[in-house]
Amino acid sequence: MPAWNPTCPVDRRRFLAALASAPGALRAAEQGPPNIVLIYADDLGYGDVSANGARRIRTPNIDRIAREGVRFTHAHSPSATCTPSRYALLTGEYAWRRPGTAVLPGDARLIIEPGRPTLPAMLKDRGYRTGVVGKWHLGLGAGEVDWNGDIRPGPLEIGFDYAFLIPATGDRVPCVYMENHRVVNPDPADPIRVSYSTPFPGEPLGRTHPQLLRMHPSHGHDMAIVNGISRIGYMTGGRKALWKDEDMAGVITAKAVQFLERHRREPFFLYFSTHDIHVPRVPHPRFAGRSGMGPRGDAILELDWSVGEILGALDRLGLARNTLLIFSSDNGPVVDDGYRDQAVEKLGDHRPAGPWRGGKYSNFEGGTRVPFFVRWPDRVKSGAESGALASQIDLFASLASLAGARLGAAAAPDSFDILPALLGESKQGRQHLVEHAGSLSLIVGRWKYVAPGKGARINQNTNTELGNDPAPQLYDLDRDPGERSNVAPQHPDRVREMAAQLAKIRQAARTRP
Ligand code: NG6
Ligand code: CA
Repeated sequence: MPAWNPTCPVDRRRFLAALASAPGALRAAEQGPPNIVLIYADDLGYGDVSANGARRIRTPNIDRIAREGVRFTHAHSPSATCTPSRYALLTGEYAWRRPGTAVLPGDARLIIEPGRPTLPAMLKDRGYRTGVVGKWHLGLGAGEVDWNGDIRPGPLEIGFDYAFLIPATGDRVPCVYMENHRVVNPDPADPIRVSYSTPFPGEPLGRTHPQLLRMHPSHGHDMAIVNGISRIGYMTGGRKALWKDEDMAGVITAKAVQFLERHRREPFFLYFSTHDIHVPRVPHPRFAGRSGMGPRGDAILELDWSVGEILGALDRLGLARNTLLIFSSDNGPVVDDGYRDQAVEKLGDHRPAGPWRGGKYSNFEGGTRVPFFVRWPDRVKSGAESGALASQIDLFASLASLAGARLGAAAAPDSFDILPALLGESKQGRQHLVEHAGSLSLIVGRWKYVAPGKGARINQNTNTELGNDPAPQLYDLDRDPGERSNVAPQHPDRVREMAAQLAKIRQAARTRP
C-alpha cells in the first residue's frame, strides 16, 4: 500500500468518510490522518500522577496531556504484567488465549509471529512510518539468539520501520541497547553471551559478591552484576555495549525525539515505551533525591521529564495539533519489586494505585486500571473526563477505524472499535472486558466477577494483595470501587451468569464483533 497521500482523492475520500460523522472532522481531514504517539510507561500506577490525584508527587507534563485531552477513569492494561499487556496491545488478542505470553526472560524468542496482523503493521499499511523506542519484552529472534550478529525476527519483522530497544527489562540481561537488528556498540573482541540457566565462570554475581553492589536485591535479582546492580540472568562480555542505568531515560527519550524529527513531514506512529518506573530505579542525578520519596518517586519525576521532552518536540515541530497522543502504563504499580530502594520506607501516604485495591500482579483493579489520557487538539475537546470502559487492547481496532483500515477476520480478535469513546465523543466504551492477572475477571457494567483461583492471596515478596480466592468473587464497582465486599454469596444467579459468559469468551476464538 503506498504512503498516505493527502492530495490523492481516493485517500482523501476514505479519510473523510471515516471521520464524516463527527464534529471537527473536516478540519482534521484537511491535514490528513493524525500522527499517533503512544507513550507507554512501565509499572506506573493510576495514583502515581497528579492528574489522578497524587499529592506528594507532581507530574506537570503528564497532567498537561490529561488537561488538554480526555482523562479516562476506567481504562485498563490488558494484563497485570508487562509481556502479556504488550502482546495484547500489539496483536489485539487477549494474551491469556496464548500460552507462552507470560513475563519473558531476556533470551526468549519473539512471541508474535511475523505475518500476523499487528497494530504497527496495520498502520504501516495505511502509510504510516512506524517506530518503537524503549522497552520491548516480547522476545527476539527464533531461539538461541546470537547477540553478536543480526537478530531477527524482531519488531522490524512485525510492522515497525524502526526500533531502538531495551530488549527485555532493565532488570534482565542483556543490559544493552539494540538498534534495528543489532546491539549498539558491539565489540568483536568481547562477544556478548547470555544465559538464563548457567553462570559464566569468573563473572561475579549478586549472590556471591554482594560487596560489589550499590543497589541490593530484596528478592530475586541476584545474578549478573552490571553497573553495580545485580540482575535476572547471566551475562558476560559486551562491556562497551552495556547501558548506564542513570542515562537510560535520556538515551531513549532522545531517540524518540529524533524519530519525530525525522518523520515530521509524513504520518507516523511512535510507540515510546519508557523504562521508568520499572526496577531497578536508577534515575539520572538530575532527579535523584528530588521527590523525597526515594528512587521510585524520582523515577516518576524522570518519566514526567521524558513526557515533557516529547510534548516539547511536538510543539516545536508544529505537530502537536494533528497528533493523537495516548499516555498509559503497561500494568499497575508495585512498591518493592525486588530491590532495596527505599520505596517502601518512603511511601508515606502516597497511594500508587489511587483508589483501587491491589497493584501489579493483582486481580483487583489496581492490577490493570491504569492512567489513560488521550490528546488530539484538532479533534478532541480538552479537559474532558470519561468513565467509559476501555482497554489498550482496543487501540488496534479503534486506530484501524481512524486510519481507514479494514480488519480481516483473523485480525485483532479481542479488540473493539471504541474510537468515539477514545475521542471523548461518546460515553459508550466496551460492553465487557476480561481482566488478566492470576485469575481472569469479567467486567460487565457495574459488576466484576473474579474466577476462583488457587494462587496465594498475598505476594509475600512484593506485599501485593493478589485477590486470589478458591471461591468466586463478585464486586459492585459502583458501590464498592475499592473491592472490599465480596457480594458473590448474595448474588448466586449473577455469579453463575457471569461465570458462564466468561467461559463462553474463553472458548470462542474472538470477541470482536
Ligand atoms: C518478576 C520480577 C520483577 C519484574 C517482573 C516483570 C523477580 C523476583 N521479580 O519476576 O522484578 O521484573 O518479573 O515486570 O524476579 S514486568 O513489568 O516486566 O512485567
Ligand atoms: Ca510493567
